[in-house]
Amino acid sequence: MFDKILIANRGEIALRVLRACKELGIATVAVHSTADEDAMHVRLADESVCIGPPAAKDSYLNIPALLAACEITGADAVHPGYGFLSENARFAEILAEHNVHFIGPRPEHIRLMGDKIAAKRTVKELGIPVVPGSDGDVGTDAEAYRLARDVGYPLMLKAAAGGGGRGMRLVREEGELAGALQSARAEAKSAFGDDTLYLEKYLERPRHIEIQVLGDGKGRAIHLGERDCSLQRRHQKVWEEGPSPALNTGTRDEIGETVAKAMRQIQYLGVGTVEFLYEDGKFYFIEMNTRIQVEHPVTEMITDIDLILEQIRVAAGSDLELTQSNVKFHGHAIECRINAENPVSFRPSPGKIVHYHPPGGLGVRVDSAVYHGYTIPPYYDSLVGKLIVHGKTRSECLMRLKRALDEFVVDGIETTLPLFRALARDKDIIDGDYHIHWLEAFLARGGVEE
Ligand code: MV4
Repeated sequence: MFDKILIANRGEIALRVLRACKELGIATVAVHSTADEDAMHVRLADESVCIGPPAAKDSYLNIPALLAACEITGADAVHPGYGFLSENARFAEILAEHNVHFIGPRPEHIRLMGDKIAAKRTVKELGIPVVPGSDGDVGTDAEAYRLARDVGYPLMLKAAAGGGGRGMRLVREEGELAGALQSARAEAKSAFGDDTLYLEKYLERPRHIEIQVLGDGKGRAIHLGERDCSLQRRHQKVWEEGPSPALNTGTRDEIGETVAKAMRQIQYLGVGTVEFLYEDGKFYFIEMNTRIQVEHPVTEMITDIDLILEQIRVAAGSDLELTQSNVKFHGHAIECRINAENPVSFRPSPGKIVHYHPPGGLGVRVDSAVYHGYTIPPYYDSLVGKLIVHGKTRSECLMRLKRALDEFVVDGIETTLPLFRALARDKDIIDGDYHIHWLEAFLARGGVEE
């Protein structure tokens, strides 16, 4: 096992990793920018190192500064959290070159899944259902036209180096293709330095369902069920829950086993998320994330498995001791991302929290790094914290969620709490009847009052 872990992140995830380290008896090193001197992860870590000025590119993304912090403190492993360097294959390689363990997948798997065309080809060969499409780059405009006719309209153009919605174009009919190719290529080139595109049949009203996986890099791998992340705005997830209201046990076991088998075959190491669109009872792979995700607590609450602890154990070379038949699903969990934003316009609202009272009680978990009197800096994402509620059934979970939301006090800044209070009382949400475009329609019809 590792002796000392450097946590290359900030906010609630830095605290989450720190807690797992404490339970494992592993010493912790926090790193922070000059804007985060008063952050909770810095206070709670055994040691801390300032790695640069506020801008992430000069601090949390500054590889030489992170290497120096490892060297100074003698950390033998780095946990990257999510975002920042968590899916940077080169960072994982550089750490290895300096005899520091990266707590995450092997660099080749990070790189493979970062190339969306290669990822799709690989998982398809492994028996995972994918969205019908070009099976490779679209090539020249003439080749793209031929592929588009074969696939059929409407279709979606996507950047091979993209993900998370960037460099994507919906093309409803052939007349729109030339312009879409040009603008998608330009956007991909400037955002990722790579203008390779692929195309897919467009799914009109799917749900976004993702499967959590865990592997030990030696051929043992399991799935930990799914999370339904359909409630999002501009590709920012807002509410995540598990199990998905759209699935039954049979469907879950089948897609879960297909995914777990694929992970065994590639000897996947660490935690990962295999993302699908789900429409008319069918799954379509879109991407795989090779990191721990913001919404991982949903899975922790329904499986009673500490994902960060498992992630650290397998990164240290331990065999996966969990087996698929040991994984039992209990009840229902919902996570709300409480952001420092106006709940209607979503304009960021950093500043000082003058009153903070998180909810508690049975089935209520708050993962947050803020505290009474803390000032949220303007330089990073606007996550104040995550409220995760568990219940034996979805209706018990919703009941507790409403209660917890009413208890939650965050004064001095605007937050998205009013949005969640409205969602928890909406009929479609109560019925579990929603899809990836539902939230934007709800907001457009004035579903939330400030
Ligand atoms: C799609 C799609 C419909 N059809 N692909 C957006 C983010 C990226 N990860 C994939 N995305 C989509 N891909 C096909 N073939 C619709 C979306 C999409 C979406 C997906 C998941 C969650 C929210 C979304 C919001 C808009 C569009």
